[in-house]
Amino acid sequence: MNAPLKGLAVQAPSYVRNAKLIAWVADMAALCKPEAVHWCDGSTEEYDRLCQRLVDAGTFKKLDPAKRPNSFLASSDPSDVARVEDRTFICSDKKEDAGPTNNWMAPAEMRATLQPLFDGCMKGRTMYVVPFSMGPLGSPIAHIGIELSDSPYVAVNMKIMTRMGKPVYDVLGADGEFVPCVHTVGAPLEPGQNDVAWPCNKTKYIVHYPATREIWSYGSGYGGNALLGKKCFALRIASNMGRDEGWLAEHMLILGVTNPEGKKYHVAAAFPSACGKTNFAMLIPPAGFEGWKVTTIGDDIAWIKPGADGKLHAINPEAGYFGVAPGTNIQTNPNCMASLDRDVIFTNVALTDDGDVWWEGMTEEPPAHAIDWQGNDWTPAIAKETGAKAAHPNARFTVAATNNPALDDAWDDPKGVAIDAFIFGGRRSTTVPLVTEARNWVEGVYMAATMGSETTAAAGGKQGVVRRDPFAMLPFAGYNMSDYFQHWLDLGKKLEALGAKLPKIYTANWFRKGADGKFVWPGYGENMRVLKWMIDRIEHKGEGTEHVFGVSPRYEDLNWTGLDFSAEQFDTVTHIDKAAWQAELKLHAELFQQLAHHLPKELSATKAAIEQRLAA
Ligand code: SAT
Ligand code: MN
Repeated sequence: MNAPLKGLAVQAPSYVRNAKLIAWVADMAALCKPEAVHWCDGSTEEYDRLCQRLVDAGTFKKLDPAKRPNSFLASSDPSDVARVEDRTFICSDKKEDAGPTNNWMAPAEMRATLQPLFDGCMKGRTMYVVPFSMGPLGSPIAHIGIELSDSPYVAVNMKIMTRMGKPVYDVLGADGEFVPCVHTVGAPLEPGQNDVAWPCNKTKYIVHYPATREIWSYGSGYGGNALLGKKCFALRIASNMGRDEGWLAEHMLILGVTNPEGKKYHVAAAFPSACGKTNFAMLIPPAGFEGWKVTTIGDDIAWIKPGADGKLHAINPEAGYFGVAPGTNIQTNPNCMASLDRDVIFTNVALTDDGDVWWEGMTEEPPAHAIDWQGNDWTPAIAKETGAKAAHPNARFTVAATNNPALDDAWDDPKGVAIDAFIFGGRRSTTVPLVTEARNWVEGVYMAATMGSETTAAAGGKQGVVRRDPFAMLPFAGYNMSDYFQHWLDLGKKLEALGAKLPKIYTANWFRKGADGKFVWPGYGENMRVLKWMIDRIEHKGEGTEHVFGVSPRYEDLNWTGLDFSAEQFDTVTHIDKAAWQAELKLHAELFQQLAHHLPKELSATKAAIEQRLAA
């Protein structure tokens, strides 16, 4: 429904009964001055209409319906291709509450900065009112948000990524709570001015006000900068809600593992970017694991609340996957490739001459010719000569979870699934063993707090430098990181006091290298062997060997059926090098120095205990 604005109050559809929402939309329309307001109902007809509008505007290209039914390709402005961490702000009242890992500005100062930017920012555009539920509609673990955006690209992506549309208003009711999210590409149109295919602004602000649970995003149309349900709400704002209300908002995939006897386990796993998170969430058990099944509940974010049974219940707040395309192929992730057969929005991949898409790593044989993500001719010869990529390295697909052939039956269960284990994975070529079990909750929190990844040259950094990424939450914790550690410790203590059996905590590292500089562990589906050991441990059946910082399997503790992997190779990926660990602990000390304000004493004590064991 389009309601033309004549400086009058915004007409809401009759099914919208929330007075606070209606008043807020009117206020925001008065500020942003759009040409029209469109209240999204989330219907398929609306989705189709908006996609057509994006095709007409040149933002979308429709792919060949025979090859990729109901799918589109968007190419962004070359300056707007990823989240902008240096433009992301946590505006808590006090700077120390944002902590040393976040950008901070005082709320009043930020509001004064944003006011003139948002004034008239939607001129000549339509403001879409996008109602969405993060999590199954009406779930006690779910929460509602309303995003106002002048980007139809955002509206259609939100339809895939969240439970978006009219039923959200039934849950919201007349006086329900919602997180207000305001988004603009920051490109108002003067009368008669032609639009561009990907409007955006050089100036960008991704702003969170934790106290009032607000999100304001200016200047970008891409991914997590613009789809505000994802990192902004589901992690930065929700981590604040979780701290205040006693639950967890985590950068974790959730998977189900069913053994041949039909017993099912649930695992939540945090990995920094470029560690194969989507592959792990869609893992296919290898030879030797007949009868085992791995199913996906979520691929990126988990909301986890303690239930009346003392267990931690997790939902995937999202309804779709916004995944990295490059590197994805039929060998490494067949479930993901099958998910992409139809109904996909691709962003910044290449267009083939037959109206399909391609990206680096999709097929061994590249196409003879394609149009690259910036609209230029691309051939393997051009790539060889200039290094030009067909797809941007951060090119993405947006696809509904229901497209995933490995989707878990309980993925939409409002109760969530009870978590049996947490996995924290880093990317380390040395030092950190394939897998280690924490002996208790505090030790597990320590592992998660100190996890790290070696920077790759591709990320623009120096090769081999370890970047600490506590809980894989470095860019996503919406408050002081040390307070966040404390929240994890407090929650564990609280559940233990209730007599609950806490999930086990593991740290994993698939990326140890041999003397030849090559990865030793085969990874992908073979990670099932490690997963099975974890489940054995949960069942008190698995053996292991205790070392300075936890328990790891011995060679004979893993099932090797179907894989040729020698005891020597296993030693390369598991052995503990004392000198390397002494150096590692120095790096932990540096991290703790940086996070000294409110750093939990338990973590310093755990570090001291590891140091003592190393010295012994
Ligand atoms: O762009 S998103 O924030 O959605 C994905 C990512 O960068 O991790
Ligand atoms: Mn992520």
